[in-house]
Amino acid sequence: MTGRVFPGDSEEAGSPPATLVLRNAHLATMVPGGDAYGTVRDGALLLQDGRIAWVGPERDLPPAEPDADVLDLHGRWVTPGLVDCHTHLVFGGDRSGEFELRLQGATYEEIARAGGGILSTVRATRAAREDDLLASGRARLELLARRGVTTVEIKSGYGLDVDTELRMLRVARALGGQTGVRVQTTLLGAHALPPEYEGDRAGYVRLVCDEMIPAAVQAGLADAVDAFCEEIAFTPEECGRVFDAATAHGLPVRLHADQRTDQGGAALAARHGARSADHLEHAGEAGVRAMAAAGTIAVLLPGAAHFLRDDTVPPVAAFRTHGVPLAVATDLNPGSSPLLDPVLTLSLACLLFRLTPEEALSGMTRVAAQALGLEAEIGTLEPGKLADLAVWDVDHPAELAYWMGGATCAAVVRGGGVLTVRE
Ligand code: DI6
Ligand code: FE
Repeated sequence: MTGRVFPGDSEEAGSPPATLVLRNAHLATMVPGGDAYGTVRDGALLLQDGRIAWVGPERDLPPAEPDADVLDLHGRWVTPGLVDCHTHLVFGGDRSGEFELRLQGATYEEIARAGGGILSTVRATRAAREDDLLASGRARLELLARRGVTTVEIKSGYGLDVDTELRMLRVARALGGQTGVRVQTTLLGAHALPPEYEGDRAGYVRLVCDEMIPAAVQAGLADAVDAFCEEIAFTPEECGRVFDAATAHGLPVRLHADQRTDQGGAALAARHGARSADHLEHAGEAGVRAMAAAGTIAVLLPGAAHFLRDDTVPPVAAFRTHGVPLAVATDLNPGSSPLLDPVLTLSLACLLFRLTPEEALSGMTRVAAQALGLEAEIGTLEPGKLADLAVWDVDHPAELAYWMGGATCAAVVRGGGVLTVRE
């Protein structure tokens, strides 16, 4: 690459230039209405003060100020920065031992019922120092960032007491400051029943509603609230109570819905006006219709289906028929989706769930931004949006999903600053 380049890949590497021109590029703007990718061939972008000021064919590029930085992308493709809208990337320990047990035939549910599963990560997370959670979370987030992710959602849910849940959310927020990746936090207190509440489910749900949610709101640590609606987790009725408390505090809600069994989770999420219902392998037609009517987005998580060796496919055709927008995310977590590669995730979304490469990419850009309520700021290459973008060494954007985790990210731009560039 030629032109001025900002060395290194940390936030300290250089403050973003006031004006940056990216030229000699093809753009997958992901703006709907044009062709599948919102393509602009032989395009250019003008970035000003951290936002996109102009996008279009290079021949129409308005003259920039003489001191503007210019980056020649040599015909590479530019997409919006990837948005990983569903992760659990802050946690202690790992679950490789359970992976081995499952390969010998134990099921995810058997391990959970025997006190392993989520609860084993809860023990490791409660025992971890805040600094250690920060260091391990940072290592994982940097892997995502190098692969084009500029915004990530991070859930709590491995603390299951007020202090540890808040610690997880604090770590998630701090990771944003340390890495420069935009972080949205989600309180997932209703992830599993902690051992100290065994036999008192109602008591734990009260703790989530009456103490955890208010404490997270008070500390400004939660952007949304999530719950796990499943036989091995919480009933629709219990999740409904958590949602009512979240809504009363003005927080948007999302749901882990119908992942392993049909619990009516999709319809429950829709009834509560959830931003998204996530997983949905076992969702039925009625749930899909309810989501369409409520404007609830479907977040598909092929890494979890793959890692749990579940070949049940979410009702993708019905989502398309009823116009439910499809987002795609890693679900990065230690138990069901230790998936550290957003680009491989695009591939899995196509191969396992039969999305088109364009649906997979819009699912990790435009639609993912919608699932986070950030569609006015990120998710497409349009004037006015934040200058978050990724530059790829490919000849066509379908290659992002085609190479199984192999498409190379040549540069990431966040808020107008170029963070990683290869020559
Ligand atoms: N569904 C998932 O796939 C993750 N959480 C959830 O509710 C798994 C969490 C884990 O197994 O640690
Ligand atoms: Fe999840």
